[in-house]
Amino acid sequence: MRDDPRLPTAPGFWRSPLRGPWFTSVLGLVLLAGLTVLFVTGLLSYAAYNPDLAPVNDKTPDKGILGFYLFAWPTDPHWLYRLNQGVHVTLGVTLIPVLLAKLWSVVPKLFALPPARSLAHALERISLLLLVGGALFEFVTGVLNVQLDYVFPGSFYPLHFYGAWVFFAAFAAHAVLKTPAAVRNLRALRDEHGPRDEHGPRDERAPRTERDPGPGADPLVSPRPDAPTVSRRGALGFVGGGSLLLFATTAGQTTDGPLRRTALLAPHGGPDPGTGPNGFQINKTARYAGIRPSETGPDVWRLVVTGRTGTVRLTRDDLLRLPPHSASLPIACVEGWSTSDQRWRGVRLRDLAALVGHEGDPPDVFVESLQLRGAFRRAALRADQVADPRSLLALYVNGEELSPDHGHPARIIVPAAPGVLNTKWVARLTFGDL
Ligand SMILES: Nc1nc2c(c(=O)[nH]1)N[C@H]1C(S)=C(S)[C@@H](COP(=O)(O)O)O[C@H]1N2
Ligand SMILES: [Mo]
Repeated sequence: MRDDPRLPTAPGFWRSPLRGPWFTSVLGLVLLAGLTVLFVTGLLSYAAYNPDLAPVNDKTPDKGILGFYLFAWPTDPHWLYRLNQGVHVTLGVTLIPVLLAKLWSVVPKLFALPPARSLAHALERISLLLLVGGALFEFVTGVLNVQLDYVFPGSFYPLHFYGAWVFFAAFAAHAVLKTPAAVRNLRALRDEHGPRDEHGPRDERAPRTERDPGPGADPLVSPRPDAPTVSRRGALGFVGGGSLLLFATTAGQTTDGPLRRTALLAPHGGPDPGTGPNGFQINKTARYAGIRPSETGPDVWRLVVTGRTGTVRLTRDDLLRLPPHSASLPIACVEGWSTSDQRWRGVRLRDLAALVGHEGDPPDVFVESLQLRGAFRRAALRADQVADPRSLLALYVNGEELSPDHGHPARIIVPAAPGVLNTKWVARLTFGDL
């Protein structure tokens, strides 16, 4: 049965002449670099959420030692999260064709019999299942989070975070085992083409097309290949073209202005921000967040600030009497989209801390919005974020009052922080004692 070529368990079932160590190795080395960058930027993005600062920021309270690397996310350079998340999401989308091509190139191995020749072989196959399953899981959850209002069962953050660790453990083992062979495969190819250096023109008899060892020499090479319809290089070009197309229709989301309109694949729907000073990307609208105009008018809205010396309640006019400050900062969402720097004006967070007894050395702050439901209605900011002179409770943007959708009457804006920490429709600030 094993050798019945009608069954996928038989090597002869797989007939594409493209499969072989060369094709698999090229794709594997691209993924080795690309997935490593994805893993690192993903972990950094997680750290930027300040998950260890306060329970409200922590979507993965059971992370245990997986949080070993967490650190105080810096406020410089102010575009740090914008860059990190732009790379994470854009690269992730761009690598989709490479991942799919790589899985296609090794699919005969999935069916190979016997399931295990030895304990070591059994362990290798289990690690491959974790690798393939983990990679697909991470790409699917990531794309869903970017494209849709997340439809996956369970919260995105813990799934994507734990999935990343499962995947990366298998990926690291796989890379250690396979990279030497991949490099050897590519070297062998180069040598086969003959030297291209000062030893003169290369041997004209050397084959001009890439070649893999003959049938039987490698389990990926089909023992009875079909006639080729495309060269391996052509196939790689096709994969690369797909990646380029995805890149070109995604990368624009990290800009605003006309380039943003090239981002056909991202960001998801989103309300049209219109034009003018408030005309930049909106995540959740005031209506979606359930913010009623009756709560935000000058006669009703109060900012409640609590700290060492007690609580003060400030009207918008009170805030306008505090020293005004400006900062040019972007909004950068975990979903990968970001704006260019917007000119925010308002009151420094550290000045507000000083009002309630924290002069000079402000502590962490817990921020709550008027919004009653929703995961992002509150967030904690770290002391260094509060202390940064560019961290504002903003009342204006680009010379105009904040629009309802951008957080009127007041929102947080902090340099280098993920969008999720830039709470809109702020109602309460509690300094210290998180
Ligand atoms: N109250 C509240 N603030 C919030 C959110 C929210 O859902 N509720 N979303 C956050 C997220 S995830 C982002 S990316 C930014 C987006 O800000 P913008 O809509 O002004 O661009 O707002 C943040 N502030
Ligand atoms: Mo966001």
